[in-house]
Amino acid sequence: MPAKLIGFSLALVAVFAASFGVGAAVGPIAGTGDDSDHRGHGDMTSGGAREEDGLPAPSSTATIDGYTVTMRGALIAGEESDLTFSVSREGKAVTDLQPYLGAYGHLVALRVGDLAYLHVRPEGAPDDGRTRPGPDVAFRAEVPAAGSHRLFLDFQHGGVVRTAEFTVVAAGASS
Ligand SMILES: [Cu+2]
Repeated sequence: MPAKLIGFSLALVAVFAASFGVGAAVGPIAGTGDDSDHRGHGDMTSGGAREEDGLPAPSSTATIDGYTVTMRGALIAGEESDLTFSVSREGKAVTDLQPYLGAYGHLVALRVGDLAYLHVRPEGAPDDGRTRPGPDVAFRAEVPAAGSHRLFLDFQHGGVVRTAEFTVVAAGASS
């Protein structure tokens, strides 16, 4: 993962911790230095999760600067979950997202309680000839444990990078 993104992610952790009064240690970030396919540049440690007060209610919709981002899919502990985020602005689908650090979106998940960190790889890349620049940005995520997570999706449009924030509750394994 690029250094800039690591900085961004750590800033998110700091903001998250400050917002919710979380004092637990931050999980390790495993960077491979190879961001070309988004593999292996995030890690999530297991640990005891604690619910925190003041957490925004779970929602599949987030708004930021006039943009609405809607999430489809569900997090299930221990399973790969397809998550798709659809970006619109004033009711119109955004179809000209701009690549940012090699992808149309970057997704960071933090587990509430211990701030275990997961940087999720996107499905497809801007230069692969098949991935469209919105409105949908797709990810495949796997979280190891059930419980509340904060998701941060950053995307670039009109030359500005914005972050949509979600609270998502990961369900226990289905079988
Ligand atoms: Cu990324």
